[in-house]
Parts: sequence; C-alpha cells; structure tokens
Amino acid sequence: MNSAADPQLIPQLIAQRHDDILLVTINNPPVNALGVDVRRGLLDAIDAAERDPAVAAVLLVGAGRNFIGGADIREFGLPPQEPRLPDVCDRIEASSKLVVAAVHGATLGGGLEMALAAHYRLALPSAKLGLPEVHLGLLPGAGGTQRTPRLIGAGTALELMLSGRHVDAAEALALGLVDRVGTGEDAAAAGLAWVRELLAEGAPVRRTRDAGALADRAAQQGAIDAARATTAKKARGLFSPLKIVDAVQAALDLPFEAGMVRERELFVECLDSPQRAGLVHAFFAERETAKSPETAAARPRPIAKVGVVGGGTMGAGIAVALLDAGLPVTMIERDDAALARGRANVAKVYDSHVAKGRLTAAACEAVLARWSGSTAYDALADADLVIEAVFEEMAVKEAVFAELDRVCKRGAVLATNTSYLDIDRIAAATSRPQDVIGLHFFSPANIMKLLEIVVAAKTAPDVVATAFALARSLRKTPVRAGVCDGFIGNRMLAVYRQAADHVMEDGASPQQIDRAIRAFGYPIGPYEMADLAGNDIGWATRKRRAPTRDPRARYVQIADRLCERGWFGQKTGRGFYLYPDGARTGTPDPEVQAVIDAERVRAGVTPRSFTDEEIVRRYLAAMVNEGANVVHEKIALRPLDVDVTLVHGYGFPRHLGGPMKYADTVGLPNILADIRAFAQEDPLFWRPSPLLVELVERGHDFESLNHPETQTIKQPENAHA
Ligand code: T1G
Ligand code: NAD
Repeated sequence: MNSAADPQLIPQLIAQRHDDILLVTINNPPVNALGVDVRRGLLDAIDAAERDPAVAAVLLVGAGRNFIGGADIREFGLPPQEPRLPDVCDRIEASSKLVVAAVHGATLGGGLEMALAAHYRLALPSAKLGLPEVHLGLLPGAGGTQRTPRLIGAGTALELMLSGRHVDAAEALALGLVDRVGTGEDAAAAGLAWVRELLAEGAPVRRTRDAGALADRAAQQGAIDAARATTAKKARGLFSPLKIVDAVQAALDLPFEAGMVRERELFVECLDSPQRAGLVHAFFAERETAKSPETAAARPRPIAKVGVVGGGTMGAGIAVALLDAGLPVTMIERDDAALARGRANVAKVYDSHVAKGRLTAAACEAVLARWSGSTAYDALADADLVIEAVFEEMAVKEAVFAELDRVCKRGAVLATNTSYLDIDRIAAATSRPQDVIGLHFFSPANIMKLLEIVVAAKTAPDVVATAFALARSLRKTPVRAGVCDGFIGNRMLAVYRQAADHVMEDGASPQQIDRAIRAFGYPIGPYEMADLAGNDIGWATRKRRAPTRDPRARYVQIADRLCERGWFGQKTGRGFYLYPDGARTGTPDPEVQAVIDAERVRAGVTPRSFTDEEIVRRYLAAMVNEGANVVHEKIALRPLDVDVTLVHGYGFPRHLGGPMKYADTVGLPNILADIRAFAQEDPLFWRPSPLLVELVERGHDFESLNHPETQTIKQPENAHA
C-alpha cells in the first residue's frame, strides 16, 4: 500500500492512516455486503498493515447506516470466488497488529463474524448484531459457529443462531459479544479514540478462537443437547437448524481448525439445499414487491390523519395497525352500539399487551387517546386517508363511498378493504375514482404482514405511491395487484381449494387432505384453515358467484351442506371438524363424513383412494396454474409477486420460496404434464394457463419473468368481464 495520501484501495473500501492506526472503511452500499471485491480489499488492507511498521493497529468500520449486512447474498448459488469469507476472517484474527471493529447499524451474519474475528469490538447505540443465516436456510459459515460459542457459550450462541434475532448494543455487551458500548453515531471517531486507549494500555492481540466459554464441557454439552431436542421438535422440516447444532457440537468436540473444516462441510450442505434457494428467493422477492412502477414515478401524498369505516374484525385490526404506527385514527360505525364494539375490539388488543407486560398502562392510555370514534361521517372531513372495512356487499360499499365522496377533503385517499369486490365499480360511486384504491389487509390485520395494494383502472400513480409508503410505515409486505374477482391471493385460493374439494368428493377425507398439505410444509391444511377463518365467508362468495358460475363447471357442494347446518367452523364449535368446549384443534366428525358420503351419492361419484403425494400434486398444480393466469392477465406484475402473496398471506412454506418458485424447482414441464393428465377427467377445470404452455414451449421458467425489464403496468380494461 502506498502512503497515507493514497487512501482508496478499491471503490468499496477506503483505507486511511490516522497516525499509527489504519482506518479501514467498508463502503459498499446499500448494506456494505461482503462481496468478493470487499473481501479482497480487506485482505490487502490487513497485509498492508502487517507490512507497514508505522501501523500499530487496524480499525474496521462501515460507511453509511450499517457496519456490514453480511455476506453478499446475491453471490449464493454462483461459483465461489476467492478469497472466501472464512479465510478473510482467519487472516484478520491472525494479524499481529491489533484489529478492532467499531460497529453500528446492521452487524449481521458475515458482518458479525468479521467483528468476532477482530481482537476487540465496540458497539454504538444503533448497532443491531445477529447471525440470521438460518432465515436464508444457511448457517454462519465464516467461523461464526466456532468463534461465537467459544466467546459466549454454546447455549447462548445457539439461541442467537437458531432464532436469527438481532440484539442491541446493550444486550451484546451483556452477552459478551462486544467489549464496550460507545456513544454517538460516528463509528470512526469513537473507534479511533478507543484504539488509542487500547494501544496506550498495551492491550494484547486477543484471538477469539482462544476464548474459554466452552471450558465446562458437561454444561456446554447439556446446552447443546437441549437445543438439539428443541430444534428437532420445532424445525418442522427445515434443513439448516440442526446443521447449526451439529456445527456447534463440532466447536465443543474439535480443535478450532478442525471445527472450521466441519463448519464448511455443513455450510456447503445448506448452500446446496433447495431450501436455501427458496429462502433467498423469498428474501429478495419481498423487497422487490415493495417497488411498484408507481413508487418510482410518483411522490406519495402526506398521511397524518386516518379514518377507518367499520369497527368489526378487520376495521378494528386495521385501526390497531395504524395506531401501532403512531397515527391518529377516527373510526366510523353505523350506530353507538357498533362503535362501542369497535372501540372494545381495539382496546382488547392493547389490554392484552398490558396484561402480558409488553405495554405499560400509561402507554396503553396514550395509544388509545389517538383513537376517536363517531357515527357521523363528517368526522372524516380532514382525514388524509380513509380505509373502508364494512360488510362485503356492493350496495353497502357503494353507499359508503358516495358518503366519503361527500365529506372527505379533496386529495384524500379513499381505500377499500374488500376481499373480492370490483374496485372499479366502488370507485365509480364517487366523483374522484383517481383517489380510490384497494388496501386488502389479512386477518388479523395488525399481525399479518401481507397487504395487497389493488390498483383500479383510474387510480392515480401518486395514490399508489401513497399506499406503498403507508405499507412501509405499517411494516407490511406490500404486493401490487390488479382488479379481478379476489385479486391475487383469494382468486388463487378459490381455485386450489376447488382442487381439494374435487379430491374430497372423489374419495379422500378432509383429514387426509389436511395431513398431506401439512406434510408438504403448510402450518395447517385447507379445511383446518377454512374452519379457522369461518366457512361462512367462502359460502357468501360462492353464493355471490352462483349467478355467473359456468353451468358446465364441476361444483362440489359439501361445504354448502355444512354451512346450511350452521357448521361454520371454530366460531360455531364445528365445521369440517368438531371443536368441543372451544377447542382450537379439531377432531374428525363422523357426521361430516356422512355428509360427504351422501354428496358422493348425489353427485354420482364412486370414491377411490388417493396417495398423499397425488393430493399435493393436484393442489399445487391448480395453484401454480392459476398463478400463471394471474401473471398472464397482469393482475400480478411478476411470478415473484404471486410467491410473496402466498407466502405472507396464505401460509405457503417460505422455505420453498412460493408456488411459482416451487414450480421452477419441480420443472414447469412436469407441472404442465400433471395438468394435462388431470384434464383427462375434467378438461374445463384443468385448462392449462397459456403462460405456462408458452414458457414450457420456450424452455423458460417463471424466474425468467421476475426481472424488471419485463414489467408493463397497463392491465386489460374491467378484468371482471
Ligand atoms: N447481500 C446482498 N444484498 C443485501 C444484503 C446482503 N447480505 N442485505 C440487504 N441487501 C440488499 C437488499 O436486497 C436491498 O436491495 C437493500 O440491500 C436494502 O435492504 C458467511 C452466509 C441489513 C437489516 O441475512 O436483514 O452472512 O432492494 O431493504 O430494511 O455466515 O437488509 O434495494 O435492491 O432490507 O434497511 C446474513 C440480510 C447474510 C441480513 C437492512 N445477513 N439483510 O434492512 O434494507 S448470509 C443477513 C437484512 C451470511 C455468512 C453468511 C436487511 C438489513 P434493494 P433492505 P433495511
Ligand atoms: P365484520 O362484519 O366483522 O365488520 C363489518 C363492520 O362494518 C360491522 O361492525 C358493521 O357495523 C360495520 N358497518 C356496516 N355498514 C356500515 C356503514 N354503512 N357505515 C359504517 N360501518 C358499517 O366484517 P369484517 O370481517 O371486518 O369484514 C369487513 C371487510 O373486510 C369486508 O369487505 C371483508 O370482505 C373484508 N375482509 C375480511 C377479512 C376477514 O378475514 N374477515 C379479511 C380481509 C378482508
């Protein structure tokens, strides 16, 4: 390295001398990921410091808001490039000159591993430290599974690696992950001051590999065994968690170098697992859906005051989500009794937080003070945004929007939380359709991450941008959707649920279908889900669709028979299952089986047996096929929008990436072959999506459509036709 006058090693890494300290700044926006160039630059910097007698110590810091967000996730799955991160960390640790890391903001994965390889660590108040690799189907593969247990003990290290949670500076100090918590946000200044102190005290080079937290072997083994037992129960088919436990076991059993070799073996197993591909896809996909064409083109309108019309299940949940984001909320209900219920639904959430010690009574009072209610719509005159969540009936919604059109100020955004209805028609009930948009929350609205932002034909771009900005402030995962019956998620749900109903009428029991879908990776099966959400919602939709249903289409009436008996699910104590005494887990109901048997006779069906594998193939084929239709009709911009919707709103296993990613993994020709085989029985239901046929003919997959340049935003007029 040349003199102090030549600070720049490479664009992403700046090395400057401050007297006898070499300040190395990682500058690789947006999160200083440890891509190959940064790794090379770091090696060069340490080598240069070693060679330069004038350098007594090296200080590592990150430019911008973060220290290091981890290894560069975009490199996973690509051919590995030297130097590998574990080698860079080993080089840092082996330095004869003091190496100190001063961390702020995100200090995650490979970023924390690098700090652990340094000889001393300082954290600033903004620091968020963690080893979240498990969320990507991986394990800390740059020495994290070997150094962390030696520094803080096997149990604590495993808890951090298996949860993937971030700890703040104070907790990091308490755990022993860092040596000191600094002040302010200037990592370089705070770091330089501390390094001078360390040099003045003659602080020795201290290698984390020599730390002794694993000394009490019996206790450490106990902690590992306990973690293995819990993980075996909780992993639910996830691949990397038990590999993490194996790696920490190696830290206890093996010398450091041998442990590093074992870590690498386990890391590569995780890297090669399809789950890594699914989880990395989900990571990037949920960041892509937050960028709609409109967010690039238009500025959001300011939102300071929000109105919510309807205080039922959704209205109350939406109000809580808004209050949690610090916004004042005005709730409108039909009458005082309904308004009181609405307030009680909101207060209930915060009261339970207080009861669980998550919120003080004073803080609860402060939040509820931002709630106001009225039965007069005029109370919404100065709202910047109004979200409607009244009954799912077109006439009721049109009346509400006409009223909002009368009372709301110009420029207010008028949103509907409808699950299925035609938002172009709702917008037409106002004189300002350009200000109308769909904000489709999922129940419970204050918990579920997904927010379908439904863009109607006349919705203005800045209204769309406003919706995406709102999603960010509510910490929701937004997906842009076009107008059709059920938008992206509910439209697909209706189709793959039909596929399950066909299998049930043809011979499988609801229990078998649920078991097969759970084994595939879902938290619960379709009939357990129906009983949880309430079978009456689907019934109302089927009744609404009856007049336009194709008379040639197969229509399974089993669910209708149950609803006619009032068996709506958990809320009525029985549905597809029995829920005695308010039980949350259902037990098989022989009377439901009797209804199914009677329906088979009525429909002239001779039942047959199904393998679980065939049930899953039919369920997924229907899901993927309709997903392709949704992309083909530009209701969803790209296949990844479908993936994010199903993962965040419909329980699709995240480690499979979503149905479209899963289809790419299975191979689109195989999915199409299944659909064509099933079409032998029912060509009307199993019509292959034109997009699926086209991609197979071209030898392409859904991933090929996930890149921005393929986007167009114009959608066909009135997709309801
Ligand atoms: N690699 C590549 N790109 C990344 C990245 C990473 N590690 N982290 C974020 N990005 C991109 C992201 O796609 C987005 O891009 C932009 O940065 C801003 O991200 C060997 C194996 C750091 C807390 O798991 O949790 O180290 O959309 O929108 O809300 O052991 O990003 O703008 O084009 O999320 O401020 C371990 C992952 C890696 C952390 C910042 N590290 N990142 O949150 O911004 S594996 C992680 C995050 C590893 C080693 C192993 C968050 C963040 P774009 P953002 P944010
Ligand atoms: P709900 O029956 O629990 O609540 C509806 C509320 O709207 C009632 O409190 C009612 O008093 C009030 N209301 C009716 N007409 C009104 C009017 N003219 N002015 C003011 N208030 C009025 O229904 P919900 O489950 O909360 O559903 C509300 C909307 O959200 C529906 O469009 C539904 O499709 C949609 N949605 C529901 C769910 C769900 O899981 N429940 C999920 C997503 C979207």
